[in-house]
Amino acid sequence: LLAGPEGRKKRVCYYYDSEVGNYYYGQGHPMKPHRIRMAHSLLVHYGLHQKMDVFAPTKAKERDLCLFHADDYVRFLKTVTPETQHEQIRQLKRFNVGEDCPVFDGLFPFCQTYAGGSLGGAVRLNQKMADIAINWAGGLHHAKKCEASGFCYVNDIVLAILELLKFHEGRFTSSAAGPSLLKCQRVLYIDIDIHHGDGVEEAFYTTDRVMTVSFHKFGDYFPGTGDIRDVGFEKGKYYSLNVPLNDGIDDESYQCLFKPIISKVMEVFQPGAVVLQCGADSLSGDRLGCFNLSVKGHAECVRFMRSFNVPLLLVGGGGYTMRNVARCWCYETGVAVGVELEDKMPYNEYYEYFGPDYTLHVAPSNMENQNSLQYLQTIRERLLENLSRLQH
Ligand code: TV1
Ligand code: CA
Ligand code: ZN
Repeated sequence: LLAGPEGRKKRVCYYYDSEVGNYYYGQGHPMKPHRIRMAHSLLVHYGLHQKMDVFAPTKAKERDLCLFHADDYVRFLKTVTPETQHEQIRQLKRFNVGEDCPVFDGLFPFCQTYAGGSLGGAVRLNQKMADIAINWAGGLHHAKKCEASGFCYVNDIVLAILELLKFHEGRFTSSAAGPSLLKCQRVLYIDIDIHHGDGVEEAFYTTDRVMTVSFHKFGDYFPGTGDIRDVGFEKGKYYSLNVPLNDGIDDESYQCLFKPIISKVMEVFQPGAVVLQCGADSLSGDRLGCFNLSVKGHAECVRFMRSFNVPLLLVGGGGYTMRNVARCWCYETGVAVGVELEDKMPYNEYYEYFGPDYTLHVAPSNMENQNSLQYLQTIRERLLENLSRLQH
């Protein structure tokens, strides 16, 4: 089979737990695991499950979670309940569990499930049993070693990257002694959620084995980190990249940063695997977001990463207008398996959510793009300059 611009056919594995949609953060909370079930239903009705290996994730064990998180924090997540939390006010404060990250029924199995999906995907990529692994329930990028943050309790991305680093082999090179396997063991992390990927950046801020790149709204916006001047520290200097953006960014402006920056990253860093966090709160019309991306514009990042033919882990993340999250992750699953889905939606369990148009795609809005051409050019040059310091 000839590889076209879309690359070769890919073996895709997909992790979905039929219970995940039942977890509930509480009344009024914008994070709704139900959107994962909506995305799943939609992609099944498009027939995409027949083009992938579908797995129910194995729940991550307490000791798996402790490969990144502190033992006492994991123990707390495991034991706290909505009924008993009032007896542990000090612990709640200490671990930042409360309003953004409430205690809810099934909190620990929820964490085990979403972390289990990302870990399972990483293992499968390591085993060379898949080219692309998908876990839409994962991508909870704010969780820290000892605390919850921004709707995230355990950091499935950090855990998956640690798993990829355990085995991942880099490129083959030839030497005078003949071909030899160089263990480069580098993982690239890219984050297109509208929020800064602070938990993942922090975990790998001082290493040159993981490069993190986050595109995010910056300026009076959660979590407040992700300044363009934050580039990593010590051995990790220039291995963190931050792309601060303003309201209203559209597909064209986004891609005129994403493509040149990521092309350069791929060239100089040459990762053995890529993890792409596909937070859908960067879509137009998101309840918490303020960008103006279409589903196609968002998915262009997936299409582009797929074209490098490097093992790829796709995870979810934010996304607070449920119907658009389901549209986006369904369409991106189609991109992963290499089929273009028709715009007219098939009937599905959640059909009424997608009215009145019942289409996969939604038009971006007419909001103002507050990222001027001058601004985009300036940050692109600064970021490419930082990357040129990596070349030896
Ligand atoms: C309960 C009920 C919690 C209603 C939280 C929006 C709510 C928010 C709620 C909310 C909300 C945030 C902050 C302020 C920190 C706080 C999954 C002291 C209508 C990856 C996380 C955003 C984004 C956290 C997560 C943010 C992700 N925004 N209603 N909370 N401070 N928290 O600003 O990156 O998408 O909003
Ligand atoms: Ca981001
Ligand atoms: Zn977000």
